[in-house]
Amino acid sequence: MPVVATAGHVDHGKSTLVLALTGTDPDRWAEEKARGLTIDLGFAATDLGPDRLELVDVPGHVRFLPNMLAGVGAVDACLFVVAATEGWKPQTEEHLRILELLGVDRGIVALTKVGLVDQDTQQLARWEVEERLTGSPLADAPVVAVDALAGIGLDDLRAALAELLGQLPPPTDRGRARLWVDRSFAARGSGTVVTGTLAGGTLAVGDEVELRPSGRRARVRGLQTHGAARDQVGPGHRLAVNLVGVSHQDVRRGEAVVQPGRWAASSRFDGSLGVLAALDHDVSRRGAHILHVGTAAVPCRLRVLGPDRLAPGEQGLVRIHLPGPLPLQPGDRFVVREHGRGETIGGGEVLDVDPVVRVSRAKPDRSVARVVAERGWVSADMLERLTGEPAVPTVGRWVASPEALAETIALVAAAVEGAGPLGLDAAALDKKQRLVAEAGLVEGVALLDGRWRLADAAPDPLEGHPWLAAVRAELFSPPPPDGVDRTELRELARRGSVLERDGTWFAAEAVDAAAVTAAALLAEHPEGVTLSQLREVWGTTRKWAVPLASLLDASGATRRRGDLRVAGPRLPGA
Ligand SMILES: Nc1nc2c(ncn2[C@@H]2O[C@H](COP(=O)(O)OP(=O)(O)OP(=O)(O)O)[C@@H](O)[C@H]2O)c(=O)[nH]1
Ligand SMILES: [Mg+2]
Repeated sequence: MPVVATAGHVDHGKSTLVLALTGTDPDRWAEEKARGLTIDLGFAATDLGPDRLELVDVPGHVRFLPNMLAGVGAVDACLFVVAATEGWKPQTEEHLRILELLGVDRGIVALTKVGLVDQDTQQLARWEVEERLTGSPLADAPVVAVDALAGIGLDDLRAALAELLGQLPPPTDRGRARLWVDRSFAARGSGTVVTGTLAGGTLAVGDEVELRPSGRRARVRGLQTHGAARDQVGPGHRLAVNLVGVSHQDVRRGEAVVQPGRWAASSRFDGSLGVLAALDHDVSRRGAHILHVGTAAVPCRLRVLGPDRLAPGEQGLVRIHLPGPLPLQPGDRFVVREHGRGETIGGGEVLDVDPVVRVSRAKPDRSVARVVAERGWVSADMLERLTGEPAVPTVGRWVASPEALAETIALVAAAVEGAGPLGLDAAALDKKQRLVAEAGLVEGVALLDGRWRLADAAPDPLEGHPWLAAVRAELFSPPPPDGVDRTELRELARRGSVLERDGTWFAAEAVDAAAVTAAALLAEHPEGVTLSQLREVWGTTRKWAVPLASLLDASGATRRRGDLRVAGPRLPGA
């Protein structure tokens, strides 16, 4: 259901044409009717052949240009109106430039009020319009002569509009809904209702939604298109959304309804900026700039990237700082106006919704690879929020640039190689290093007993370590680890192969065996045994018996009671 906005100078007959086409007077307000002037946006719809045409009627008066901008921020095409009585006027020009900046490049031109002029005047007006449109996106748009009051040309206009609708591409569905609010009001009995054009995804009754930039949450209680209730609505429709959880005063025009967690929450973006050729000054950071995007109009700070200013007619890159996070995506079109002078400066396309590179080095474009390269590593979810495109993770849930991935792989390979024959404790790797290692991306390394080792290294050098063999051979009078490599010793202890007490090292088997003999002795002397009794059954000297008994206490096999040792909770067979 394509949405078409009117455009054109004040009083040129836009609203009258909308009424003639749809039967609905888009001027809703008493003040508008009294002054014969459109102030705010008006909405109307009609069936045209197989399609339904949604019209947004905008004001032509320069004072209400912000409303006009909100009206054309999310439309597929325009109905561009020029009165044959007056011809090309300032807002005819400005509206054309705005449509061009916003990428609205399809439309129909209506030459209105032709009933009020003679044939020659009408022909002159047509020539003027055609000349002015030359080189603009509407250069090839059909020009239809109409008079809404005299009923001239309306069928031709309908036919031209029907053809236009048939040519429009279907709306894109990115699985990520966004609706820029153009109206918000309290409907009797159902609370807050907002209207707007849904783009990029589907909204369904019951959905949790987020409002941007306020961050408020709400739930969709009802959806309506053309006054009919719907359970869910896909992209490309104008709709009314009944929200619970927010007051209508909290949801102004310019707020967007989006799916929570799916949009970047940055308050600055990089974009292209084309400066209007007709501007009589350069564009720099100076000036009170207003950004118009979607239905939003927000004060912004602007920095030109590269040079510090752009001349009229020039195309450049800018970084724009916003007062709050708007849900933007690359490809969104925007217009910049200067508040003080009340003039349109130019506009462009959003290129990077969350720039991370310094102003002096930023080179924004729409490439996803650039977004990844500037970050090195980015989660697939985040990348989707940044680009609006589905992202395929490289490792785990991450997307890595080829450079960042290669660097991480090289770091892991070097660390494992440098770790020596014992390998590298897996816990020494950081999260990303662990991910690439575990994903098998580091060639030639293997995980063994919690350590990364070169896969083609000799078998574990600690198996069959001579000192280990020696302490196992002399369980109760083991030799000290003289000359044993400190790293090897630490690793043997970490694995639990050996235990140390007061500087004396034992094989793990020694403590087990000592506990078994202690258990047998305690079965005969349940009242407790002395250290010398233990020393005797172990067949060793005090030098080893003291630390060994202490290890038994620590293990819970025995417990000290004065000079005696009694059964502990972990005594074998107890
Ligand atoms: N004779 C004749 N009068 C027209 C025609 N279209 C509009 N008018 C008159 O022109 C005046 C302005 O028309 P509107 O439709 O309000 O103009 P507009 O473009 O909507 O004006 P704004 O919304 O304020 O920019 C009204 O008095 C209309 O009756 C037409 O085709 N023929
Ligand atoms: Mg009007």
